[in-house]
Amino acid sequence: MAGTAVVTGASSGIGAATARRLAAAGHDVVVMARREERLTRLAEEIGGRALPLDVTDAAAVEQAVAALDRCDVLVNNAGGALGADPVGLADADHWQWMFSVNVLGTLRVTQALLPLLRKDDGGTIVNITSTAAFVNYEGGAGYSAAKHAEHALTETLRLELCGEPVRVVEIAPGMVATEEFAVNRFQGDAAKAASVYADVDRPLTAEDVAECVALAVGLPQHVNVDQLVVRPLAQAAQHRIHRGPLFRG
Ligand code: 8X3
Repeated sequence: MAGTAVVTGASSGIGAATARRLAAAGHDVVVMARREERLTRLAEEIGGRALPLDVTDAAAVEQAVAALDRCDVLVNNAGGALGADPVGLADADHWQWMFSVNVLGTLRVTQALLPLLRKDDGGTIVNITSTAAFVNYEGGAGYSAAKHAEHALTETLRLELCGEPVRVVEIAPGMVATEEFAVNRFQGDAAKAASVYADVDRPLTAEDVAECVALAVGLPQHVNVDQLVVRPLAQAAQHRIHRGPLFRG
C-alpha cells in the first residue's frame, strides 16, 4: 500500500482521473466533492472512501478530516472558473465563488490535513493550479486572480515547510478538455464551451494531468517537483494555439 491519498474535486474531470490513477498506483484513496452519488460510485469503483463535502465549508472540512487517521498525499484539485467577461463587466459573485473554491478551499483542506501530512517519513501536497496562475488573458481576470493566489499559497507553503519532510508540488495545466470545466465556466452554454477546444488536435485530457500527478507523487520523497507546467502540444503559450491537424499520417 502506497499510503492514503486524499483528492478533492474528485467527482469528475482531473480529480476523478487522479483518484483512479493513484488507486491504480496502490494508494488507499479518499475522494472529496460535493456530489455524493458520483463520489460514492467512484469510491466503489476504485475501492476507496467517499467523503462528500463542500471544500468551502470550514465546518464540513474539519468534520470530514476528523474521520481520517492517515494522509500521505493530498491533491487539492477542487476549483474551477465562472464567467469570462472583461473586467468592466465582470460579476463580483463569480469572482467570489472562484476565490472561495480555488483559494480558500485549498487553504482549508490543507490546514485541516497538515497535521497528518507532517509524518516522520514525509507527506506530499499537490496543488492543481493552472497556466492562468502565471499568465493573464482577456476575460480571464477573475480566474487568473484566483489561480495566481493559489500559486502564491503553494509557493509560500513550500517555503514555510522547508526543513520538514513535506513536499509541496504545483501542477499547472494549460488547455484540458474535460466534461465540465468550460461548460461550467460558460454556465451551461455547450456551444461556447466547445469553441474553446475547436479544431485543437488533442487538447490535454484529465488522464494526462492525472499521469503528471502520479509522476510527481511517485518520485522518491526527497525529489520535489516545485512546478510542472503542462500543455497540449498544440498550445505553445496561453495565446498561441494551433487549430488544425497537428500530426501527419
Ligand atoms: C485552465 C486553463 O487557459 O482556460 O486552467 O485558463 S485556461
